[in-house]
Amino acid sequence: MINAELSTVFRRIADLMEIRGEDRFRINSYRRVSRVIKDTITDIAELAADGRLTELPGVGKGTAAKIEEYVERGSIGLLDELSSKLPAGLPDLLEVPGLGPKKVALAYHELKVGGMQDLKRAIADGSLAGLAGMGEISVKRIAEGIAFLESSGGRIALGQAVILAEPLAETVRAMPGVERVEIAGSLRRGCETIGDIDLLCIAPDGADIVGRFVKLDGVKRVLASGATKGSITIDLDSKREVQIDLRVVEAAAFGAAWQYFTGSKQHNVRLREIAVKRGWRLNEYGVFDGEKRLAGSTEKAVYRKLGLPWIPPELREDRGEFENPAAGEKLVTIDDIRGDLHMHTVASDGKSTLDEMAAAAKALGYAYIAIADHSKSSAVAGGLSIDRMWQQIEDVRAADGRIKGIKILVACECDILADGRMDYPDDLLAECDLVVASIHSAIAAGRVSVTKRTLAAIDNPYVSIIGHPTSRLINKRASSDLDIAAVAKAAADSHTALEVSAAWKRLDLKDLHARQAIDAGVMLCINTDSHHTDQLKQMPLGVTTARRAGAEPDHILNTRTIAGLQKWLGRKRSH
Ligand code: DGT
Ligand code: CA
Ligand code: CA
Ligand code: ZN
Repeated sequence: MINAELSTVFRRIADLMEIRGEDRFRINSYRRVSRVIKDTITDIAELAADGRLTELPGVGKGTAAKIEEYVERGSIGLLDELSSKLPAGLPDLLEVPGLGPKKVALAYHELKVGGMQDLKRAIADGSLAGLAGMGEISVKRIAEGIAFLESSGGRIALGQAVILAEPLAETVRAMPGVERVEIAGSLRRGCETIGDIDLLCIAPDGADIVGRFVKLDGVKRVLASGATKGSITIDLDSKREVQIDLRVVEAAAFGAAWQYFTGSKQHNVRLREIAVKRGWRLNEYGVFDGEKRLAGSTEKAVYRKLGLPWIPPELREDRGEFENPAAGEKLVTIDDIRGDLHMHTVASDGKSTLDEMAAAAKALGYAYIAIADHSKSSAVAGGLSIDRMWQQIEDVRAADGRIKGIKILVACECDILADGRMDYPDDLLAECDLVVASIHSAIAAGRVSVTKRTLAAIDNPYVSIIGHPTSRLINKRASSDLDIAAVAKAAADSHTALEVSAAWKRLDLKDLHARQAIDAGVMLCINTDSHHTDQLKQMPLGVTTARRAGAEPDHILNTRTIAGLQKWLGRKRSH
């Protein structure tokens, strides 16, 4: 699917034209095409192959030709031409949160800022803040944006890595002589971002497998190619490459290698200390007493030899798994999940109908779902007016009567307004089976404000779940300054659940915050916040995040039966 990268290319063209001060009308039309492509569900490459590009809104013959150019060559001449007329470091500045094309243009024309170093200098010497239309607050936000970008530098989101790694592992699995392929590293541990992807395989002829691996379709660069290890990069999008390491090991050492290359480093250090205390050695080949291998073929045997149960990868961070190793046995799994309580439909900004969402949820084996479209103040997300929401309640109830085999609950994702009020009146909220309350505006307003608003929502008797509580977007926006301890306490006291959003861009609450919430006695709820039937499949990312927090089925609302769920929801409302 090339839609996301192509959308970025068109946006980039519009940005560079804006910086060069070109024609407004053309700039807007490229921006519009970028949005249309992003929102198109069908693969644009397919539409191009079928000659149907001009059916897309805003796409004429000229734009269609550019799209075809991209499909064929992986680049668009116009973008190269625009880039060549501007400093090479300039496009990077567009990635800085808080710095749009207008501000980049201003800094470029007024101060000759052409790259990151120039920008930092202009911040440090005060010249940026001195520009008309900039100001101290924008400059502070830009400085924070740079710091954020540098701290997240080069890592990719878990959800993106999973999509790349699984088919790749499958491809290696199909190579001749390969007995087994597994994912290791931070990806197996379910970390929210991934530095590189680590694969491990058992094969009799390592050099042959590595040779095939480095020649796979889509390989951009080969970083290493030997008898037991190959290292490649592939394109993630137009800007970023991802590194993938493949190691070939023998069956007798596979468990030890899988354990070693899963990490984390801190976990491995602790494990090695345990081995050393017993007078043994631990490395990627096994547990050794002198030359004698005591364990190595399975992870379980390695851990058992060291006096431990097998520890799930999500807990291998040296965050208490050695002190309480039994906790790993009870973690929630995807099979415990019985429903999904936050999803959108075409009624607001979803791409699928209620019937399609219900059918897809049924196919996943769910017993229930809740339809939670946006409320009126989320205008850009097609939020429902009060009248339309009353109608929606009737529509969802009717659908629940009509569609068999799954319970469809009436819900809404109600905005928590800037002053802490709910976006819908209580009588409307009371009519819903459950309410997800979320902050979508004034996120950067500071600790007191986001915390106060969230506490006010928790105080509302009809609010069942706080959606994506910290508003973070992985690699794009840091968590809001929410006082998790205060919110967790209020949520636990009032019988309000906190969401662990499984949406790959969010994973919010994140692992450490979810851990904190569980410790405070909070009920969590893992939801996908799907805007399309495909996104319902992101649930495992949320389950992984919850597992990293040590969550057991009892900590998760949507592991309950429908009767259990309704009972739990009823408790807050009856108080
Ligand atoms: P990443 O790729 O930055 O997201 O994180 P990891 O954990 O996947 O790290 P990576 O790819 O550098 O190495 C994979 C695993 O291999 C790591 O989790 C633990 C193991 N490992 C690598 N280098 C060392 C090391 O110097 N000491 C120890 N104890 N383990 C190592
Ligand atoms: Ca890695
Ligand atoms: Ca690696
Ligand atoms: Zn939302």
